[in-house]
Amino acid sequence: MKMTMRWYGSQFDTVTLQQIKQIPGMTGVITTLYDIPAGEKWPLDKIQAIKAEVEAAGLKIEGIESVNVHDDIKIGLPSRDKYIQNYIESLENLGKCGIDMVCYNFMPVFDWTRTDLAKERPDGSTVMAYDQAKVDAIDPQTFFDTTTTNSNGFVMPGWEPERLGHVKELFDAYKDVSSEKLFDNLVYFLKAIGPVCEKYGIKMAIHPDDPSWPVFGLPRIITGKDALVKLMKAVDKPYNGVTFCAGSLGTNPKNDLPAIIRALPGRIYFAHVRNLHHFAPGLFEEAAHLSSDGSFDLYEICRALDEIGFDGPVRPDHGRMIWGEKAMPGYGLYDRALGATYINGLFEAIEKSKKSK
Ligand code: DNO
Repeated sequence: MKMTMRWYGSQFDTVTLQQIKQIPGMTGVITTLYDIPAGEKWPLDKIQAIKAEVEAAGLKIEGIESVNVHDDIKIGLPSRDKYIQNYIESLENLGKCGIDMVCYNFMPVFDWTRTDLAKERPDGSTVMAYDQAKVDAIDPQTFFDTTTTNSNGFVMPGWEPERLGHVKELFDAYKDVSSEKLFDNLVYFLKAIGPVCEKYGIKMAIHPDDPSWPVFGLPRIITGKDALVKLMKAVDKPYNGVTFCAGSLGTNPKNDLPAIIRALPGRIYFAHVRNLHHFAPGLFEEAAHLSSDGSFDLYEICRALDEIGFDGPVRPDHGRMIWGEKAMPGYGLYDRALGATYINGLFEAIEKSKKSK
């Protein structure tokens, strides 16, 4: 595995490449062109510029998170072909720069969803949290407005004001999109981008839905083992793969995380390794990475990744806000750096215990 950090680019991130480089074991970043709206082409010169910047800092771009998919593709509107063509050209430009892993999601309207962006824990740290009862009591527009107001002045990934300024219109556009239709639209998209992925050896890694159930009545289809296996079979090509995200799949306590990993040998191209603490179904908060701080066994997750021969990028995920840091919720430096160090330790122990057997 390769240890990486998500980095939004020097214009948008509070964390610098130098700080990332100083974290032990860190070899790369997962980045994006954060200011390019979903559906628009990624210009070659911008990709080349960010690549040069990352490499000058002694790091490598191990992948993109995300090249976002335009809603018209998810809805299946006639205009989707134009946006798919743009997507293909973006992949072409990434391929020309030797970037070969792209994380994306297929969640309607909202990306990941949390009801609290800074819930205080007894030790004074803050974490993001989710309470289904709060979602049930609020309308999508108010939800978007509160999320935006509470995000410390940052635009969170998947929460772009230009797009979500039209929440009502977006919801209307999705009104006839059932889970089946959404799945078919995903397959249509994947088949259309197949040739460019194959030409450049690009691995598409779908990010699971977070949380892993319908939110505000919108369908969510990438929710667990069966859904992921079904998608791998629907487009049974190496370019069609998965981002294993412990925190997203783990929102459903019934999802057995190591079993999901073992069901996808050879198809996991990227891993988000983190922890959550469950209080009750639909009620959880994000925890520190350490197994004992949350509900998941991070050792077993890393062991399953090792067992299937996973050799792609791993990144620590949403960190707590600690030591007075002010950053985009989930994406500060300190707790993610602690997470990376801990995950490195787990992998070292797994490696060595295999050798000693
Ligand atoms: C949240 C992230 C997601 C993820 C997208 C992938 O912190 O894990 O926003 O990047 O769903 O497209």
